Amino acid sequence: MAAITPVPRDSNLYCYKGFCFLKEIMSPEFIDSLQDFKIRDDDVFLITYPKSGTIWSQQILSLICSEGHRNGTEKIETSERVKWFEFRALNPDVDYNSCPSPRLFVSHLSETLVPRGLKNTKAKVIYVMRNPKDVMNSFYRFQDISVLTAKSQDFHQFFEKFLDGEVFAGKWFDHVRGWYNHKDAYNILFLKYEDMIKDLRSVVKQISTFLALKLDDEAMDIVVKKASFKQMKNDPLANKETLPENIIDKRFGSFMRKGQVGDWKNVMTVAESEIFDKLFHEKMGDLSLNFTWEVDE
Ligand code: PPS
Repeated sequence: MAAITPVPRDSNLYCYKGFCFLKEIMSPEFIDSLQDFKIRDDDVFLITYPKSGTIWSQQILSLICSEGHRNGTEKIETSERVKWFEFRALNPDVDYNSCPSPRLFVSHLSETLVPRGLKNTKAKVIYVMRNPKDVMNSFYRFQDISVLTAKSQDFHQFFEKFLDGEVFAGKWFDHVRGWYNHKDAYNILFLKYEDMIKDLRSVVKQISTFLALKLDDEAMDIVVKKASFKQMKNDPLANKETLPENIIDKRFGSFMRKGQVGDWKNVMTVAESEIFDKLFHEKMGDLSLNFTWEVDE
């Protein structure tokens, strides 16, 4: 088994195979066992680094794939429709191997940790990314409600932790790079949070085309409406208000926080932004990946 190392600034986490896991939720043995999970050709995996628009994309995927676009299933948790691949605690009684096809999964796993059988198959992967300054900001604010992770004293401390990968899921750079570098081995669609903000309808269309599911205009209107920030914030299931208190402290906020591009400017100093830009250039400069950092770009 690979080495398990502590995470200096968060004793709730451990590092394993380049990823930081929550001690309370997942063991290294369980993580290793996922590599042999049997993939079917019609599986769909939605994969993100945390705070990149996971729940939003999960909602969209669920809406696109559910007949009637959730009419009649509004009271069913999204996590029952698009199941957390590694957080089995949310679906403890479900045997993922015997779920009917098509199975929809959501995951934060890095490319090295997903089932081996996902490579070179027809199974689909949708990878959603977001500009990392907003990811960092959203992650920092998430500390207010996250019960399972250590709280940083201030943004600067979190900034350093984030760059060092001492947060759940590890380094953003490694996650995005890992998936992007291995894209040719997967049947994968890359999406960006900022494009979803700019033109959600086009992204919904892109996803449905990728899934070979044709939505007529009326269906498209329903999906776009039900995936709007306002609608999701007012829907306790979409806003994950049903998560237990030992995971989320609802007194201090919710998953649907602001939903904007460029909110990092309200917390990051000019000096921090410059340090980040330099690092981003060093680590990602060779990839053809462009992010939108502010709305009026
Ligand atoms: S998690 O904890 O990893 O599952 O978080 P994740 O869902 O990836 O990211 C949470 C951020 O996504 C924003 N969000 C949305 N933005 C726009 N429209 C919609 N419908 C939407 N749903 C979720 C959410 O507000 C978090 O971003 P911030 O910047 O914190 O507001």
